[in-house]
Amino acid sequence: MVSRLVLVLGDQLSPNLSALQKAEKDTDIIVMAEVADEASYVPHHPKKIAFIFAAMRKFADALRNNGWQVDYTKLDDPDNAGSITGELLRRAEQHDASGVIATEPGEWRLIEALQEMPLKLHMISDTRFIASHKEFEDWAEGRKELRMEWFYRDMRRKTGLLMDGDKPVEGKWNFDHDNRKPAPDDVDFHGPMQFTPDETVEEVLDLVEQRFGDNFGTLRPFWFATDTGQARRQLTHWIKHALPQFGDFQDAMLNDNRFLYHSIISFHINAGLLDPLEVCEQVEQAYKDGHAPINAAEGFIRQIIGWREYMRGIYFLEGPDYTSRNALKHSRTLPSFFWDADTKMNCVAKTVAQTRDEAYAHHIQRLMVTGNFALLAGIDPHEVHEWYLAVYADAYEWVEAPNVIGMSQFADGGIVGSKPYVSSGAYIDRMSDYCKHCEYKVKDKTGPEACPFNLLYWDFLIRHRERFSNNPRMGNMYRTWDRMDESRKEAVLSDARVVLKRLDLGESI
Ligand code: FAD
Ligand code: DLZ
Ligand code: SF4
Repeated sequence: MVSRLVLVLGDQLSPNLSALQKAEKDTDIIVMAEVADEASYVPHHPKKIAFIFAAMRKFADALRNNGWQVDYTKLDDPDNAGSITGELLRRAEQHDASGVIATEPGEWRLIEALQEMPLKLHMISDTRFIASHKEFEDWAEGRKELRMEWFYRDMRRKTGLLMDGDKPVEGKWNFDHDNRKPAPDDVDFHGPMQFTPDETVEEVLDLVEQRFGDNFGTLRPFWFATDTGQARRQLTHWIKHALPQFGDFQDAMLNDNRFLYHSIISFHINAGLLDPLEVCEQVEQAYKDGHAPINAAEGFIRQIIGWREYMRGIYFLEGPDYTSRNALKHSRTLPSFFWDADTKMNCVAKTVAQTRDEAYAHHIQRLMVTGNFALLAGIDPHEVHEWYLAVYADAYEWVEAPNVIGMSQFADGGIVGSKPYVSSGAYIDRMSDYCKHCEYKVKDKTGPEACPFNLLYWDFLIRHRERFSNNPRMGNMYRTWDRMDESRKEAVLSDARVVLKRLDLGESI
């Protein structure tokens, strides 16, 4: 019988992948490939590349043990064609294959490349998500505003998670109000479970060091879970020791604690090692057992069946041009301290240094520190997007772009967010202890020691007054500005211009 090729990409490492379900073990051949094109379309963090390659190699072994024929190409294989489509063409010729079965990739770039390939292609939906493209399109159809909260409620109804018949448990859909406690003095969770690299991981680390050692990011120590068994252990450990506090401190940040009560499982879910629904069911069970309070369980489940699904829906609804949107016409170059952490702004320096070391920062660091700064300073959103896509181990365009272009940079003009996520230093001071360790003074509104967030916040609002002053959620901000006396306003804007000028000159601030 003629063989077909079955493509399994580096973020499709799930035994229940739709392409595998369509394939025949006896005749079809699985193709997996570490390729230069995927490893370098942005300068990925070395930990991200190592994680993906190690997880791919282990997944290929597991498939083989399960009776599949897997043609696996390592990055340093002399015959490596360098791209996914090149590898498929090479394997198709080798096996005289009749065509390719593929689960839809998570980036338009790769979807289009597969469609242009001169091979018969059967591309099927990625069923590892709760909502299909059609369900999201139907939900979005005819709505003036695509607010996550309404979509999330449908996902609760669909999955039955935290539901009591057709009502939410404990009478409320959303407990976000209880999830904004400032940082605690002590965190009694010691971070995610760490795994000593085995032989497969060590071999990958050597390869990545040699080929991508100059990329931004520290490769070693490397302790990520790289297979489903390890990822599940890490999840169970987190549910036991951190989930109960997750809700309370979801938005908090600490100078000397990189993980707080976060789960650090996004890269495992996104690569396919953990199933999102199973993760949520485990968390729901912890709530039912009385181990975790509702604000923790609901807060966590909302992130996955709400935000994560919603972001994917937006990416595919909006189409391939989404990443080039620039509604606010921002054009400043990304400052070099995004790469070397060389800035006096302690919150930014700490977030960038942590990103360099861990390929991880938690949500509020991404949104309210680096994202907030880039938006206030008017950085070109495409550059911001490429930075986020490169530096985080969980970054694939379908989830990264709506978070960055949409939620963080308002470059989509308000599809994801009804108002831009901007704040002065006061928010960072309230939610963290960064300001205590900073050379700038968060209480100073003007002058050489004034926190740059304070200055740029007003400059941003005034620059975009025409667009935002009628936004009902921003009226207060403009009223505060209008009440300030003229000399104060002038001082703020002139100090802000000095900061922006220094950025334009390539100086660190
Ligand atoms: P936790 O805080 O423990 O949350 C649990 C899970 O909820 C996460 O693992 C993740 O799967 C999901 N989740 C939470 N928030 C979101 C969200 N906004 N969108 C999608 N899923 C969410 N997440 C990515 O997976 N990839 C990205 O490239 C990415 N880029 C981001 C860029 C910006 C500017 C912002 C503001 C957020 C971004 N996020 C991204 C969302 C979020 O920051 C990460 O999912 C989260 O920090 C991962 O850490 P965790 O596993 O410890 O999450
Ligand atoms: C991110 C990534 C990297 C770094 N390398 C590979 C690779 O060598 N082979 C592969 O199949 N996938 C890789 N990936 C993941 C793909 O980039 C991802 O499948 C697409 O971006 C679609 O989400
Ligand atoms: Fe960041 Fe400003 Fe606080 Fe310094 S003072 S840590 S720059 S918010």
